[in-house]
Amino acid sequence: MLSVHTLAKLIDQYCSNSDRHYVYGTAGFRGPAATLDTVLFATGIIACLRSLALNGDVVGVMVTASHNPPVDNGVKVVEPDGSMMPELWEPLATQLANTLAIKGSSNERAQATLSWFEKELKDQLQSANKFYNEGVVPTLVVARDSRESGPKLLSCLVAGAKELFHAKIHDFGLLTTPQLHFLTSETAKGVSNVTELRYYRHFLQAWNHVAQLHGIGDHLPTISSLTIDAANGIGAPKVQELLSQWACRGQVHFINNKWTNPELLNHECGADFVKSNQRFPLGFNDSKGLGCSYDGDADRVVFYYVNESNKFCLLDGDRISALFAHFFSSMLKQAGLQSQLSLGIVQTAYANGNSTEYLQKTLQVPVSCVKTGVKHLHHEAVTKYDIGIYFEANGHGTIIFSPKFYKVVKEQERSIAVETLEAFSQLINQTVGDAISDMLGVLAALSISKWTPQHWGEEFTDLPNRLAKVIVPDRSVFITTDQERRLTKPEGLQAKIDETVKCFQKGRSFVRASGTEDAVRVYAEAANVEEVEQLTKKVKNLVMNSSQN
Ligand code: 16G
Ligand code: ZN
Repeated sequence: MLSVHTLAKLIDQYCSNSDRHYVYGTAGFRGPAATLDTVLFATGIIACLRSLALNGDVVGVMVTASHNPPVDNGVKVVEPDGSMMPELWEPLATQLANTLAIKGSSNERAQATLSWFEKELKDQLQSANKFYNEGVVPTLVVARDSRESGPKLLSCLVAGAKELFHAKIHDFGLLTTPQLHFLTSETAKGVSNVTELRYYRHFLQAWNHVAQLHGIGDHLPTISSLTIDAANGIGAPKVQELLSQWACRGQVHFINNKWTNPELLNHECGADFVKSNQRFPLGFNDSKGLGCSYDGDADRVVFYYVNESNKFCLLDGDRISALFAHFFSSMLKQAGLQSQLSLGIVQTAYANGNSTEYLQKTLQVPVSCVKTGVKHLHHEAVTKYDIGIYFEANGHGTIIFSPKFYKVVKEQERSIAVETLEAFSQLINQTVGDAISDMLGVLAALSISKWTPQHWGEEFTDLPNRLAKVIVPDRSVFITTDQERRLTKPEGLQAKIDETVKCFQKGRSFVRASGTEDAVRVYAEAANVEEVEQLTKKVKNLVMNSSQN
């Protein structure tokens, strides 16, 4: 299938980065853009093999580094249904990138790559060969965010996919990550000539349906204005495009929408900045309305407002879950479907303890806890509930509706509640968390529930919490269990953390190795700010000491 000569020629041309180590992690490959051309070339091959293994079905590729600084970039692969590439394929992507990147001449690198193919990729290769012989070629849809390095990196990916596999490639140009997920799944459903317009039409139609059911005209009833901070990223032109047709556009104000200045991307703005620093993004000055911040590729969103004491109040992923949980329990009750359709929330260990208590005790909704990373939350929501609401505290999340949900709802007599459930399942981008669609979902739920931002923020009070980072010589020695809530290694460390936590009122703390940075994360919460500071400090010290032993 592949000749050493052709591969060596392509390596010469497109794989200048070698002698490095790459890992396809929770969010794909990510790193300084200048080190990624080999990785992009490798990802093109993996995406083609994945497509061939799926009988030539369409596979998506998104070039983005989300909330990372402008000098970084990254890439991830998306399944035909819009979900993430299966975990089983991640080590293959890692191995291929590292094999292409060995130190040596392009000929040696090509030889090593072909030997690796023979050894590791027998099954995939067989399917590739079979399909080759039957004339089936891979199909890819690709897009990138607004980073300067995007076009060059994408060209490395496209070159490999075209020259080695004759892949059919639809390049959507600039998109948000969730747009790419959505359009991949639409293409895979067999819709012909999928364009970006399909995305806007779909979500506007869904909004219009909800709005008509509840008499929401050109003014959102419970908020005076909405400020959207798009992190100076690709979400800016996309949300502007969508909202240009939106009835309530008169209430919207955009900040940090200079996406054509790539050096401003995520700079003192965006969801990650707001959540990590617990403060407003640059340029926010709406003390009466609701603010919302996307991240650089618009797959994450958090909200905030200023309370009566002039204080910044964050409405993060936990709050979004709480709002949707409240909204859907109420709709299911109104529709008389609460015993037929299961509703559940999926969180990670980072969810604030009081949010979990609110969901379980006040709303009486079941809560699952899973490992960090969208794919884990997504999987739990898909497999466990008919309406599975999942959000990480950092604002990544969506709602998944099961096939049973659609069947049951369809069989019901028409009522406002039944139709609202149906319309909401269209308003939410179920392929992946989507800042734009989640935002519309939140605005609809607030409007229908008649909740102001204050009301939303006062449903429960967060326990004071801290997220800290410890740099250790080797983070791989930190092994967790129980959905990352407890350590099994280093030996003895968890017992010490337990002892420490006991001394603090409402104390909770856990330690896990980051999947995206060379560091260990320490999370702590406790009844008050002083205690949380002390607890964090103590656990950080325990982690540092364990690394010195
Ligand atoms: C990635 C994950 C995000 C998670 C974060 C944790 C996806 C698309 N993104 O950005 O969900 O919260 O990693 O980072 O899965 P950490 O492992 O460094 O704490
Ligand atoms: Zn993102």
